Amino acid sequence: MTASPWKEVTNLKNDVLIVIPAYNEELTIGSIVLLSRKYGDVLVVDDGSSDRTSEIAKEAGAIVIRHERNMGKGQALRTAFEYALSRGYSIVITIDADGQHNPDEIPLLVEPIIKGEADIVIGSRYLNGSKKEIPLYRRVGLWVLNKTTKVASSVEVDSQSGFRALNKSALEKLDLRGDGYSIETDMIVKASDNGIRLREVPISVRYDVPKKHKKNPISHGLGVLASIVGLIGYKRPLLLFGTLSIISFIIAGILGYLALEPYYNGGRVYLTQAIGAGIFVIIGIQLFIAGLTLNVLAKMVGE
Ligand SMILES: Nc1nc2c(ncn2[C@@H]2O[C@H](COP(=O)(O)OP(=O)(O)O)[C@@H](O)[C@H]2O)c(=O)[nH]1
Ligand SMILES: [Mg+2]
Repeated sequence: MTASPWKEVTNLKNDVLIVIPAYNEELTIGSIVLLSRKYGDVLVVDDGSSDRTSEIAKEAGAIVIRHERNMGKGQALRTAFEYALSRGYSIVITIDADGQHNPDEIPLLVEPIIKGEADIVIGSRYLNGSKKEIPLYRRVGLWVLNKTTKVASSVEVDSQSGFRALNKSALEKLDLRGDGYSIETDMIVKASDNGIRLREVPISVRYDVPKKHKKNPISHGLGVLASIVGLIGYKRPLLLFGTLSIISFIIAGILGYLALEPYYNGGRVYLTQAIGAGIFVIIGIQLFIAGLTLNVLAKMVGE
């Protein structure tokens, strides 16, 4: 087992709820529940699985809440957080059901909360070199998501990690209702908006598990990216629209060059390219104005 302060805090065991969102995880859910029970009560939110996830989780000693149909990981965690608040738990852990995370690292996540140093602790794959285990194409995608999350929240963390610990005050302050595509990112952005203290600790991640990813990486990654860009548009409109506007002007410049270059070489102006350049100039101006306007609105809303 990893070095941990668990001995000092085992009296806290009744106060800790370990939440496992699960969708068709019958191969691994049993062992994750069993290993997690050492550290607190275990709640599995079975999200309309068609396999024996619920049955095995119950046999292994978990509390099981089942959604009759699949509602997504975000909704599953919201259900779990409501449960935790209604039962008065003071610490909630979220951990994946597929075996990629090691429940014996739960104490590492709890430690900064117990010490009063953080309200949310994120298990990071980047702090101890376990990122080398991440396949290259995923690393690229994660890099983009981490950087865009940073623009939206001003904090740079392992933004898509599902292994986290939250204290009661974070649960109460986070308003995750009706939120978008990635609960992982939403949590970070909301935390930075609400003065919730974030901290990262290194964790290990396994890639030799039977079903490590349920979602298509490209469509899921793009979905998360779109929702982060939406957040940036809302929170930092001038940045988003300004960037898009600059891109439009660059395209206009290139088209303008293509239109005029033949003319300077003794030929005629290429009309199609010239019209294209004009259109992109107009788009660029519109985007810039939109950015300025939304920026003022965002400031007014923020005040
Ligand atoms: N409740 C619920 N859990 C889900 C859903 N999709 C994935 N999960 C769980 O969320 C965790 C992470 O999902 P996974 O596909 O492994 O994500 P990845 O490892 O980040 O690619 C696992 O425990 C899954 O069982 C869903 O639609 N509903
Ligand atoms: Mg996984």
